[in-house]
Amino acid sequence: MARKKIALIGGGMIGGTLAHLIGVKELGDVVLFDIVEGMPQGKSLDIAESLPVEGTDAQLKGTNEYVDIRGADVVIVTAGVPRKPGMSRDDLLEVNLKVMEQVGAGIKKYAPDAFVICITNPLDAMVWALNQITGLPRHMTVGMAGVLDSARFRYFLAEEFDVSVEDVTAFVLGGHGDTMVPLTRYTTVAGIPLPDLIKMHWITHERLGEIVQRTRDGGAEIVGLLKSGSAYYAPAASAVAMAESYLKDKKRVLPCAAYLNGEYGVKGLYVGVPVVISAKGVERVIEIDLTSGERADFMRSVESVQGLVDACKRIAPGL
Ligand code: TXD
Repeated sequence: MARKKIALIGGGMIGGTLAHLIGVKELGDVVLFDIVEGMPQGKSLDIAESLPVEGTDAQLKGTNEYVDIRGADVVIVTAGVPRKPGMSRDDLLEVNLKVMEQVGAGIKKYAPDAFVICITNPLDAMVWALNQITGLPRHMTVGMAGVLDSARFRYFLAEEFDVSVEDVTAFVLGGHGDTMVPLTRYTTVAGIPLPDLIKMHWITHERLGEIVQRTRDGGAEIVGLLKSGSAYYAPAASAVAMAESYLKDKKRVLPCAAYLNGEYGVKGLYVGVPVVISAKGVERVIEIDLTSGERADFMRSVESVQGLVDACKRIAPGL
């Protein structure tokens, strides 16, 4: 069986990290696309030269031509501009929407059968716009945000409890970042839900609230530290987990920005919900019962996504 082909649209900080992770994990051959001449070619060659040391086999090709993504099994989109300190993700909407129009045309023409993972911010709007532009099946386009937000939440909790990150599971819903809705009752240490851990005096409500807020602000915290650019190692690792579940038909249950067609009372938007990712793409959306408070938080998140999508429609009426 031929090796899988993974096209990375955007060869910047996340794109380059994606290419490296895919090569080291031997997930498939990589085509790294960017509009900057030479940069994707240089990064691809450098990573290829690292693989004899790693002992893994993957072909890597850097390119500035969309034709080279032809027939890709997976396309991961990071093309666009990242935040600078003081900017919100929403400030990127207009400039990155124009980028999605170009990227979507390239995917539609050369990789219409691919599983498309969008990373570009503001994520919940860009994944919607990208799917509108490509016209690909909605279950074959998904946004990466929840895996990153839950990884941040899991890391902070593992540090707090001094336990392995392996045994902390987190459950997050809703939009990326500020409007993220963490479900603490489904967040556990080895299956022990957080409410029980509070009763066991592992953590107080107040401290948990601080950790939830730090998770919501996770992106801004790193932007503030880096001064130029935003997080890229954890976002890349998160997208690779989603791609791997598709490529290996792992049926992982992951929080992703998925198209809702009535689930959770939402229709026509991409929102962060738990889904099963298999070789069929988003095989199914998992719909849980929400408490009234959780539903209120979730609907606030949906409203902010709707606002971003409305802004996209005002900028590009054809969407
Ligand atoms: O969880 C999440 N979804 C977020 C997403 C986590 C972190 C970062 N998030 C967003 O990903 C971030 O706000 C940006 O919108 C994207 C990419 O972040 P990255 O840090 O990789 O940005 P870079 O290093 O600037 O890389 C972007 C590349 C850069 O090399 C540009 O030359 C290229 O995109 N670019 C384009 N490629 C193709 N086509 C066009 N038009 C284009 N414009 C820029």
